[in-house]
Amino acid sequence: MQRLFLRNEIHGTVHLYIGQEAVSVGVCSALQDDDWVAATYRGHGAALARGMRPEALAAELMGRSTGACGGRAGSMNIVDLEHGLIGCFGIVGGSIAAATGAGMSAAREGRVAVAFFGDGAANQGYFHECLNFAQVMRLPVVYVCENNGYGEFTPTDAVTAGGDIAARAATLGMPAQKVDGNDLEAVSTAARAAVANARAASGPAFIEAMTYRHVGHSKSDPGAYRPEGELDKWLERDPLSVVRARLDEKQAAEAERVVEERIERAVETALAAPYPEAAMTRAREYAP
Ligand SMILES: Cc1ncc(C[n+]2csc(CCOP(=O)(O)OP(=O)(O)O)c2C)c(N)n1
Ligand SMILES: [Mg+2]
Repeated sequence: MQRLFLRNEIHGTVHLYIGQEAVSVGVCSALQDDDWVAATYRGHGAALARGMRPEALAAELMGRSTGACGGRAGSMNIVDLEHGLIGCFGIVGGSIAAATGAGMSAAREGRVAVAFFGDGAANQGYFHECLNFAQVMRLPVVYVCENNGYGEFTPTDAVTAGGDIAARAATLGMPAQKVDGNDLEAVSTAARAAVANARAASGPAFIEAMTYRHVGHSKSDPGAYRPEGELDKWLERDPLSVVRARLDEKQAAEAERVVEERIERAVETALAAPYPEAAMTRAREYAP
């Protein structure tokens, strides 16, 4: 997607998820098909982890009519109800509010709602209001903070009083775990416990996954504000390498081959798909 963006195939902007993959995959592995998920503008990982076809995701990012939302949502606002993705949100903290609302119906239906959001969102009003409400109402919501160390170009520590986001949730009385977000197994173990807690109707749970985005915030941000050596340190703990090291070589090579082919095919199909009918044509149809 980064290469396609640089080739001008993705219009507007794109916020890459490279480096954070283990968080959404680990959490979604603990969910059932009918659970709800709300994610951020960096929600491509969550979409795939929920089971969206790579073709539908690639086409949506490129604004093509075969995309998950007919090419009209683009990368920041993807919705896929068939896979329980109630939305990706461009508003920081929006996913927290949406998942909390979904939690109100989920409670009656035996479902669980999950909110993915960043460390920056933990300083939004939504965060405090929704977590308090969910705990008081005992809603089955799992809050997953993807702490990647930065909100845009600002280090999390510089803007986060107390410095410990999971501790904020613990203060409200919900189970809160801080996990290695680059370790798929650690995330999925934490997620299973959190989801089980929520599904048993005993209320919300919180996970703070410590991770890192390998590239800049969005578009062409080269991440020049990061201290020297920081990226290298995190690259050594790339979530894909951590998983790969636990597989045997044959298994790993086969998995890589399958994934690469699948992505290649998805991109080719998306590039061949038409753009949606122009918005203006549509507007004229409805004009009196
Ligand atoms: C309510 C709101 N305020 C500000 C912005 C501008 N903005 C977009 S992304 C971002 C940083 C959010 O950082 P974080 O929550 O840590 O998520 P990350 O991008 O690191 O995944 C900001 C401030 C916005 N989109 N919405
Ligand atoms: Mg962040």
